[in-house]
Amino acid sequence: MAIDSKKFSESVERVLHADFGCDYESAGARELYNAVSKAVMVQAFDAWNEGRNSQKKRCCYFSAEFLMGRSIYANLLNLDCLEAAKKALEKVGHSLNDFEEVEDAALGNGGLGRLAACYLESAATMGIPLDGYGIRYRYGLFRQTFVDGYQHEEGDDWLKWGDPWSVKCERDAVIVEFADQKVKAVPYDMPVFGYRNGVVNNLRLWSSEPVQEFDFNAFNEMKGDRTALENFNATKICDVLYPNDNTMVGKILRLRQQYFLVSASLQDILRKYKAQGKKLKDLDKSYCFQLNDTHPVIAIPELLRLLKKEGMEFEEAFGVCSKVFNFTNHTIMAEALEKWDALALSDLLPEVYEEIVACQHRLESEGLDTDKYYIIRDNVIHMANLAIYVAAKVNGVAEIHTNILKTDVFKNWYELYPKKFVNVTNGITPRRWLLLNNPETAALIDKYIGEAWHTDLKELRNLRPHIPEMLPDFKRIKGENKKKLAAYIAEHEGVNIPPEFCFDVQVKRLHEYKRQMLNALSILYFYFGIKDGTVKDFPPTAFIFGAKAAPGYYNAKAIIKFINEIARLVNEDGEVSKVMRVVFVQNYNVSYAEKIVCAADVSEQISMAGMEASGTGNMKFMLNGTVTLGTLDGANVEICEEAGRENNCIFGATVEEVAAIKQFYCPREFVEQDPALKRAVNTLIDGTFSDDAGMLQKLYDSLINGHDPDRYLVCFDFRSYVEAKEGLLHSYGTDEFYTKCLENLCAAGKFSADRSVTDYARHIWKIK
Ligand code: 26Q
Repeated sequence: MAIDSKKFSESVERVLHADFGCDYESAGARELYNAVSKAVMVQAFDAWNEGRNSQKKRCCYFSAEFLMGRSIYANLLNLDCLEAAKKALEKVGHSLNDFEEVEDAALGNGGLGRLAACYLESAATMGIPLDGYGIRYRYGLFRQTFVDGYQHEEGDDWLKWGDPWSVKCERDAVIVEFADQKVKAVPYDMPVFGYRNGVVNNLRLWSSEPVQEFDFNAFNEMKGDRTALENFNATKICDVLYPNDNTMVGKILRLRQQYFLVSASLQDILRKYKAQGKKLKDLDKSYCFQLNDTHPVIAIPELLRLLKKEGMEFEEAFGVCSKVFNFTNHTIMAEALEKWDALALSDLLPEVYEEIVACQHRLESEGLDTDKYYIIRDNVIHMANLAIYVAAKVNGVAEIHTNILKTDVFKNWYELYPKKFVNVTNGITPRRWLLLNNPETAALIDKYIGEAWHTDLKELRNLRPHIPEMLPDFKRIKGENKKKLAAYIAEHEGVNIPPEFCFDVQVKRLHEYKRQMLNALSILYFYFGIKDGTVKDFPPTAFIFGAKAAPGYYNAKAIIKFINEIARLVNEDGEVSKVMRVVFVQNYNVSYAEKIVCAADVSEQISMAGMEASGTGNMKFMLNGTVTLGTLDGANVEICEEAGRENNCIFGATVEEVAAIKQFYCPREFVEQDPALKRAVNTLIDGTFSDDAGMLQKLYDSLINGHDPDRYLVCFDFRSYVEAKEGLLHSYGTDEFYTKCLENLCAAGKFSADRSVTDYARHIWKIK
């Protein structure tokens, strides 16, 4: 199956000649990157076209985000070209490592966007016809640096090295119309390769262009119509990804992006469908559309509009929509559920607005309680309600999350449509998140149970009897991964962490509900405890953080500053730094995650119970043999079910307890009763840390003072957290500890995205 390295080398050389006018000797890393990629593309072209032209029922995954990361290694792995490429490069004095400079395609914020990327890969691997539809942002998620401990943002020029994995399809361009603007939507297609099975699915990313060539003269003279300005603004739509995660920003440009994505996609799909001579009323026999959260939900009224333009009555069009659309919810947080001002939407998209109103009228005509069931209320459009009303299926992303949707967030809707609500627990692709990022551990597993687990992750259970035998090799490999990470961190962050320390890791977006603050306070607790002798024999530990804060999220940025100050305090302390280091890595992204996940000993998953819909980082760590220190939240619950609670470390209030505590909660009481907690919290205001911006004071206030202080129960869970953590860290390094790591790895089968997409295909998309 693997491609012959000589042939591969020759086809790379042909691209070097034709596209770059150079040969192996004169080529630099950039030319080689593009040539290797293009050589792969050429080889895969036929299989790719087969998928694109297929007439079988397909699912279209509509998502504002696809967090693909770097494609080159994953694609070479899946096409079984890694070895061939390695040899070809080494022969000419280069190596695959040269491509470590290639920018990630960070066209997503975090969990939701990365999930979309994992699902594309898994679907291709499972032979499920799933295509992605998204936006080709010119700039992805910002690059993060720290200046004096504060986060700074820079534009993410992800195309710096070129984009050899995309093909521009000019002939599939469509026009998208807004009330004030007409733009051309041009698709760029990216192949999605299944793992060594010859399947190639497609990711279609839309870019906006002026309808006509830009006319500078008209622009300068501001001639009659508004064409010139329209053209000028056209490209702006896809300029940049909104850097918010789990909070909604009500910006009209964001709505433009969403409509641009779905209108272009639906026009494209309907055109192709009609060209096959099929009837619009049978659309569901050929297509279904998965709406990745509310961001693409405006696809519903847009499809209604398009079907009516084709002559269909509203009721029939509604019937089609109720068969083709499905909706995934990823968050219960009120501030993340999308709502749009009715006036603003009707100004921008009058015809689409009419269809939303028609849905509202249809809902009213069903004689339901209008206090409980509405799409538009008080001139606000509730996108989630629209999705639930119309979609065939609505799903949450972990058992506990789906239950909260049913009993709380969407309780009324669940009572009306109990059969609509289903759970599909999230998953991750084991190709990127074990085979690729941790090849030595993968090879060790192969040695014991063969390779079937590559595409059937439940097979990992067969490793269990071998755990005792595997311990020494597993430890050695983990140790090597830690050395590599330590070297990388030393180079990029200027912080030295001894590889023999326990690596305790919290990497994810920065959000108060995820409680990086709880972790930070525990570090201060240990720090002061070591200093005054109340914490004895502290097990040497490196606390590693990685997270981006949304640029407008004040408290999140303050938490970054706080942790960076803690890092300085600890690392500069001659005594404490013998047993403790703290580092907040800059610009945490998919590629950084690949390096961190394989080197972690402890995985921090410490959100307030009920808040983290699922989490997927937790799964990545588990698969790489890491113990979870976490609350009973999101997929942590299922991780414990699969791996055994005794193999992880669970603490803190449960969802039920959270609800009860919130009734009478007063964080100040917890702080007053617990001197060690008080000392840690007071560092925010007692001058321990420098902070000219006054951010830490505000952080203190949000914890202790003001309205609804400590919303996420940091102070409440503090004691149970530090006790659990201290116990876990003390067991680090023992055989018992590494056995737990391996028990987790063996139990990770459920969390394969292969299982998730198969669940979707069976129960939601009805594709076999
Ligand atoms: C909405 C409107 C305007 C601007 C931005 C947004 C926006 C963007 C991104 C709202 C939310 C998001 C991202 C949400 C997200 O990533 N949720 C995570 O989804 C994961 C995959 O299901 C889960 O594992 C996480 O628990 C959940 O937090």
